[in-house]
Amino acid sequence: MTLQTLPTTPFSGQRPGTSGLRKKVAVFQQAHYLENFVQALFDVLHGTDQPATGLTLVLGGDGRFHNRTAVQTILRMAAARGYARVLVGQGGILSTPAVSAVIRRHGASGGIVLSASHNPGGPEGDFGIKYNSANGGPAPEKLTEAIYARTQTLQHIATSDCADLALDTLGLQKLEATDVEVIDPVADHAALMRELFDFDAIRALFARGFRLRFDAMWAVGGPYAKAIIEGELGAPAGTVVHAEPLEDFGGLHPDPNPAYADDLIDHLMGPDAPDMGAATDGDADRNMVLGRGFLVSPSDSLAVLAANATKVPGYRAGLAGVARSMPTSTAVDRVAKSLGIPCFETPTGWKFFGNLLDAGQVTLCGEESYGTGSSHVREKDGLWAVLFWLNLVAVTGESVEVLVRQLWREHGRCVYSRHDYDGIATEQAHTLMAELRAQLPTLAGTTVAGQRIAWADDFAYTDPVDGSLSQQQGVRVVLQDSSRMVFRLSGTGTEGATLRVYLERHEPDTSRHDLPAQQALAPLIGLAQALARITHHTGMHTPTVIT
Ligand code: VG1
Ligand code: CO
Repeated sequence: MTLQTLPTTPFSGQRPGTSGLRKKVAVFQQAHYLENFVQALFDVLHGTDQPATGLTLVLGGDGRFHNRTAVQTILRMAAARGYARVLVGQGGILSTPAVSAVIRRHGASGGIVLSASHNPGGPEGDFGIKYNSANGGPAPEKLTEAIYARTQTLQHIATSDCADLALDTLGLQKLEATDVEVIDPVADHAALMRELFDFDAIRALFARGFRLRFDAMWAVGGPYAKAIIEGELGAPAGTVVHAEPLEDFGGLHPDPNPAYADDLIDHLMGPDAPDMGAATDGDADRNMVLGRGFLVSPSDSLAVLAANATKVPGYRAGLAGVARSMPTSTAVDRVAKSLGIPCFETPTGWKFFGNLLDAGQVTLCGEESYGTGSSHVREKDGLWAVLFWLNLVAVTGESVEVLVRQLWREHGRCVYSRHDYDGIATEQAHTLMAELRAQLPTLAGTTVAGQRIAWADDFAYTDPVDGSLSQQQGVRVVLQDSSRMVFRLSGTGTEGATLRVYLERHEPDTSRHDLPAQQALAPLIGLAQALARITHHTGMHTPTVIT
């Protein structure tokens, strides 16, 4: 085993997006592509070429194609960097929330998550890398920008020529002077879940014959859900389906939404539907929850959890506050108001919740993109959300549908939908956004298709804790009746650009709560298309994905 310093040249485009650096597998397979990024990361964290003396790093990924190769590469570099200890999930596996839990429980200085989340996997699919800091949360923008800057000037990488580590064997191994410990990927996260939820009540629910279908989408949520839901909570074998993490997710999108979790939806809408359905994404941080014959919108899910939080042991003392990403519906704002707690509106991406959680200003947070979480870790947490719902159903005796309808009755329904236009030529997408932004100063007070625009802006966020400013986080257009349209470009895609259009309208009238969302939102949808001239710019008449 010898340490090596190898010359390298910078790659362009290594700027992390909404959640880490995501590229096609083929891009990551280029010699030194991953190495350069990791070298830049370590240089920024520890100082150029400075050792990570005494520090612990957590490492794991969602098991997609290239995961094992990347884990070995990073282990060698961590050893060359002088980390005292690396905790790596067995088989190179750790879900995103598990990385967060392991960092926090073991006092690590940070962790590396290898995942492109819900993006497809396999040799033709996507790969990704993300750094989480000592609080367990995604690196803030200041850090990701510094890493990007460093990737542009790097000239060498430090590594070791040691052999591959036995990733499947639990326990301690030595790599250069570094202790590498292969850990059970599930144990720490499971321990945390036991502290938060009433496992006895959930066990009793399953014992009474309650039926759940948990679809892990051939992704990393499988081992976690199997261990807890079938193993500890006594749900019958077969409750968790598609539970084995596959390198290509069975050729599917591990994205729990009505478009890609169609198999689960068919089961929940069918004649012999189980009582509840749930799914998690590629790295198990997202969740989708369904009742029998009933879809729960993620924004409503967050609001229901907030409204009922004190029924669950981990949140018995109440919530300090809640936070949602800007495009997420205002359902949780209404709940917060009635609870008398603050509600924060942040830009898209979990990294923006970190400071609020660290400062104890919020307890629950969520995004419209099927992400929900709390102060227990610094990531969204798919299994956590499913257990929260199970706990609520168990102690209230109400169905998933009834819990959502209670929210609607009390606060009105925030009818909500997101329309994605995938694979737009990057330049056209930027022109569309530029044109929208150019309209901003004159939009307020004008009437478009019979609707008066109350105000419009480009969302900017000043972090209330550290004062950092994030601009251009999405164009918001709000009508006189408080209906909203939000336009932004995705920061996680790897092919062309994706335009996301978020639509929300508040409906207080209970007799209209059963209107399908697309129908209830039809005028707003037409307005959004006209305002942004979507067809003109993209040539597309309908969205690629509707959630
Ligand atoms: C999307 C979602 C955002 C989420 C991000 C990462 O980002 O909209 O809410 O935080 O994915 O989630 P964007 O920039 O494509 O809209 V995950 O589960 O992919 O880590
Ligand atoms: Co994810």
